[in-house]
Amino acid sequence: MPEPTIFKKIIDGEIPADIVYEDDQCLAFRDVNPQAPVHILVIPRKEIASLAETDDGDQMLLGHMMLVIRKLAAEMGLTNGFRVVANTGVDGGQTVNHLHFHLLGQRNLEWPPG
Ligand code: IU
Repeated sequence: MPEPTIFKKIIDGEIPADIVYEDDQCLAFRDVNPQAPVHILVIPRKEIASLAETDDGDQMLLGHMMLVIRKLAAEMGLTNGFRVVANTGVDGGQTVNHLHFHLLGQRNLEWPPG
């Protein structure tokens, strides 16, 4: 069995996280190394390594997570805009191999990213 990712340990309650939302499909918690005043990670409870590892059966889950992100952005007062990022694979800069969406906001984010 591969070593569980840090996010799996958060899902299982084995390590603490600053959880801001959870339901039967996903949870959201504050990033420990925030890159913006609001920096939240939204992750599925289902173990999926990355966006590249999703399949057509994950359509409802992915849509659900996008709607959770929209609600969190509203709750966090990100009325001026926000960014959603899914770093994927080596070239995408992914460091934790459990699918996650970054929700970033409350500052003017530049483009392109590094
Ligand atoms: P990435 O897209 O895989 O690079 O993002 C992983 C994120 O997980 C990154 O922003 C880390 O700061 C964050 N993180 C965390 O919030 N808590 C942890 O225990 C670990 C990483 I390890």
